[in-house]
Amino acid sequence: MEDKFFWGGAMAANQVEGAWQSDGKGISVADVIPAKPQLSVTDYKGHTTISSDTVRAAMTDRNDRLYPRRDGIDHYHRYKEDLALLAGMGFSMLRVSIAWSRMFPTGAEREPNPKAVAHYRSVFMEMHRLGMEPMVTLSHYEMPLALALTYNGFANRTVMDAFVRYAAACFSSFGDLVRYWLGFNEIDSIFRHPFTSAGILQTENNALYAGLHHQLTASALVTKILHESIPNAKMGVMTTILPAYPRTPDPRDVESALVHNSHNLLCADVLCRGKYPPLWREHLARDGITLPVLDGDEALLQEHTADYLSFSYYMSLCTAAEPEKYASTAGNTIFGVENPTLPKSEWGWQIDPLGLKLSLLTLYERYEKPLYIVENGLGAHDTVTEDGKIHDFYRVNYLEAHIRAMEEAAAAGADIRGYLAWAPIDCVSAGTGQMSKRYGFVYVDRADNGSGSLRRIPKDSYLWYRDYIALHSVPGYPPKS
Ligand code: BGP
Repeated sequence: MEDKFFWGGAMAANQVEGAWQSDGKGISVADVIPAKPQLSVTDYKGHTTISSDTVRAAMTDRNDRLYPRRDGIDHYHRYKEDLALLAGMGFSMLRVSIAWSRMFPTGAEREPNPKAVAHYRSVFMEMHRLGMEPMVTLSHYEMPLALALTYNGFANRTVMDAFVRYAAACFSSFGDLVRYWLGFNEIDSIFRHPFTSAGILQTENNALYAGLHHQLTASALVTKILHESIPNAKMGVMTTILPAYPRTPDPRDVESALVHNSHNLLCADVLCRGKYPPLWREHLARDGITLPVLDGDEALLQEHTADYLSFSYYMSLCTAAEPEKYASTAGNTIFGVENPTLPKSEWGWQIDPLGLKLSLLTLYERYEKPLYIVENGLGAHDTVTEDGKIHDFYRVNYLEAHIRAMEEAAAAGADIRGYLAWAPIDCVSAGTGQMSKRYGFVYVDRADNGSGSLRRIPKDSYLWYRDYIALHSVPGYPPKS
């Protein structure tokens, strides 16, 4: 793997493409998630579960404005304009996802949809033409709905087989254009939002544990297939880094943070070290949970670990033995005890650049694998001024502080290979379905109610990031101590 540092951004098909039923695409789990703009930022309980009734009602509901991912920002049709805008900042890498239900509308097909193959080949060729290396996520919360409804998603090993068939089709269709691959976006998120993450609606009978085992095993299997089919291609793991600090020095609070952080790194442990960690096996045994491990699964995990570790980082939180004693705050599809020493975003996410440095050092020390930050950004309300400007200095401040933290971690010895901001262009929020929770360097004229021209407007942060990349795309960046 080259030691070049990549600058760029990250986005996901289900949050930008729209065209939810175009060119043979099947309905995905993302297409039936209603927007939740009324969601309280301090309580995500109502956020991460969805009932079968809600899903079935959505399947026949033609009020597409309730389901903002169906139209997204129409990137499916406007991708050439959007890619040119992103390349205008000097991106050397762009992380995108392939919509699984475009390639395999129900997940059961034996061959991919040729229109989907043609579309994504065109996208990846355009990225190369513009000097951007693709990093491709195979599953970013957009699996075919039919697999969820028929099998309860990854709880059933049949869906693991369908995923492996889909991944192999992607490698053969795009292997000449894509070298950097990721299996599952935030593979740990099955415990936070099982339906979007793994297509699981019925969570009884340890379905989440079975689903995770199938996703982890599938990750190792597609790593094996990738290495056998595309020389020098790389498969990374992508996990959510959600670090917790103890709310007080009370050893019981310290223990709660240790348990949280150990759980947060479970998937990285399995896919970077090749086996379930001992504390997790103890937890399963104590709770009488038996994983559906088949002969060969553990050998797959052991022999086909990830080539690199990538992760999303937005915020940190606190934990306590008695959380009810303290104010709670929101986070990325999680809520925790508020940290009184840190500021918050408008959505309650606690802003902690030093937490990113600490996480990078922890991850490098633990795994000694190349690290990529593949999501970091600030969701905020943006205002377009009379003269059509967006003065998002608050976003520049957030990003600059986190890039500085990354540079400090690199100077301390962490092997960091890329920084991809989420999201380079405004898109539909994964957690709430809002357009008003904006992350982009490029503003998109679309409101939460679906109104707007879809016009793209570079923000002040576009110019800042373009200049920062130009100044820091030099050999030897980021500097070691
Ligand atoms: C991560 C997802 C991204 C993105 C990000 C921001 O968990 O991987 O898809 O959505 O969260 O979250 P939100 O869009 O809810 O602000």
